[in-house]
Amino acid sequence: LTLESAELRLLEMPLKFDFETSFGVMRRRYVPLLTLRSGGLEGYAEGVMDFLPLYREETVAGAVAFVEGQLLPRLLGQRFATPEALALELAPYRGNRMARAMVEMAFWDLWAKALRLPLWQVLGGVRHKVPVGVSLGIQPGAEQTADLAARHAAEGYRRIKLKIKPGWDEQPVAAVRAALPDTQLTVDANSAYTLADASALQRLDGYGLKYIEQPLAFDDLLDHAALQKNLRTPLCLDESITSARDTRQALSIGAGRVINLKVARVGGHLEARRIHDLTLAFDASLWCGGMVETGIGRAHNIHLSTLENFTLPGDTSSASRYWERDIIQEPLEVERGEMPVPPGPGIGVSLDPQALAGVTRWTREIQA
Ligand code: OSB
Ligand code: MG
Repeated sequence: LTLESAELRLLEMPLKFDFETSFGVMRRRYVPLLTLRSGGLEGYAEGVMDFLPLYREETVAGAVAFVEGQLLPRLLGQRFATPEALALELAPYRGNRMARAMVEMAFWDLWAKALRLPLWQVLGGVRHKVPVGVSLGIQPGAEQTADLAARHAAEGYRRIKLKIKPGWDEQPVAAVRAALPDTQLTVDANSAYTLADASALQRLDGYGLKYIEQPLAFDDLLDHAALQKNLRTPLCLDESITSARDTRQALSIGAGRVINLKVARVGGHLEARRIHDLTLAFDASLWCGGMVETGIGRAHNIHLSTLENFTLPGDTSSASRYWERDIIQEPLEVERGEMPVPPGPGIGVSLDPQALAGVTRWTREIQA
């Protein structure tokens, strides 16, 4: 199909509650939303980079400049038969995977719609519901954490993940474990620890955690491998995984035994599928992460989660958790701990023009 035109919007989406992690407090998301058009069809994807480079290096400003100033002018007017053909055009650029993923993922949506197939079938998925867990931000106290965890477990979430940081780790874990002895429980440090803090992480070994997510630096594999040797609990890598090569090297050296795969962090669905296949080859566990996406990004994540090895619950919690009003028309709500995959062609969700109007800061049309 020929890429005819594009629309780039910047959304400002206020969260229903402050979401605190080891790297800061999120109160709103600034979301670059891309529409690609071809033959009367539209494909959608969003950028998951933060406004500031606090999670990884990419920023909203950098992504908008790169996508609007370079990628779209170069790609519009060209004909691409497959996502692989488009990927060749994106391959020369270094890094900037979240920005590249915007274009790649919007193309997959468009392509699946042109094939009149749901994205999950085009990707090769094997289920039409995916298991879901929930990520809970840092709370003011251990008791609040345990209450919040218990409420979400009662809603059906199949795994509770607690954000932790140095000085706030064993306390919330102990409180939640006491309240929920049998629930699948994990923690996510978002790179806040160093090897010098190994003893604090070793203290978590007694709580039956399914894994400890990204304790060490965002760009590190070697220290994670050293830490894993001294921990019983499996390590899970999030920030450190940007490509299939990272994944191969991480699993080869034992930097972790679990992968949190975020399709938009690794450059799109093609690279995500390669990573999925590597986890099968290495017999590693896999789950689908989240970046507090709108329904557009969430729908992409849900379709990807239908691939065979996504057996652990993912961070694809209900849209109504974060948003008073999402920007899509279809509900994305968890039922008994599972998210139904939106049926219909492509990602299976459509924009709600009224909701969109309320959160759009600017809109730019880009022509071939
Ligand atoms: O580390 O997994 C993370 C949200 C924003 C940035 C980083 C992370 C998160 C989450 C996922 O924990 C939350 C979600 O999308 O529901
Ligand atoms: Mg994480």
